[in-house]
Amino acid sequence: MLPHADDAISRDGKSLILAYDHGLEHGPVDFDPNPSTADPERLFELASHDAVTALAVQKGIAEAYYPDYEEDVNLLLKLNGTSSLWMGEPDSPVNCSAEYAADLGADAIGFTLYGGSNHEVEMAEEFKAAQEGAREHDMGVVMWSYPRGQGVKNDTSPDTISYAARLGLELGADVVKVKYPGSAEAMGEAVRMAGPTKVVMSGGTMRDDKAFLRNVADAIDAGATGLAVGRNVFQRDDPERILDALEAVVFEEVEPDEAIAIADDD
Ligand code: FBP
Repeated sequence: MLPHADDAISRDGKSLILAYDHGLEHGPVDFDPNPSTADPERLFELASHDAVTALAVQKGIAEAYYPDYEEDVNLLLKLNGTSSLWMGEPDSPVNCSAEYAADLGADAIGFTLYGGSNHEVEMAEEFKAAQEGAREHDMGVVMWSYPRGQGVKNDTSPDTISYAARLGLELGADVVKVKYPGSAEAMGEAVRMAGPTKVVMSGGTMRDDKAFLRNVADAIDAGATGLAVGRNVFQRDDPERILDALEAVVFEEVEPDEAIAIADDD
């Protein structure tokens, strides 16, 4: 990793990345709880919230919508992604180059690595091209480090998440995004293994306000520098309200109950 390479997608060293690649990764079913979020414009508007330091999208969405939002939104362009229609060993085809990401105005690139998959070797080689391309264009590098596949028995165990975080450091990510390993202690160990590479927590499936914000607060206490979140924001009836609360938890390190009170006052 390079010092400050993630500055364009961070505030005071912390990141709140709004992830919106679900239309590819999971399909339209993810928009059912809040149908307005099928419209990418709604997500670009959400990404204009002060709490959000970058919006992660795929190439097609960036091409179609980013020109209207480049003043207000920092772009984190995913360079690979796969649909849930794919039933084989975990893999994620590269659909965009770092050069093209730079042409689209990206501040950083995002790349999924499925360590432990039978496709890990090719994915790591593809990450090399993406990471070095990002360096040439002064873009940050965010790795979605999700061990899964034949070599992985439990993809959220503390050991697996520590290893996932370490892969980010070893392979040159500035920020590594990992699933929450179930406790603050395990998150702290993952952060330790990542060294100077910043660790952000993946949002995961929808949970109630308190449970979700508790996980986020614990991750921050354990040294994580933020989160990359999709469903726990855009599947809510009032996504702005949870962004208000997240802003308090991530950037002000306010406890979840107080953060909810702040959000309800706004
Ligand atoms: P969520 O906060 O909705 O979990 O989004 C984070 C993310 O990494 C997305 O970028 C991606 O689409 C999704 O999770 C992938 O989740 P999974 O691979 O576990 O289905």
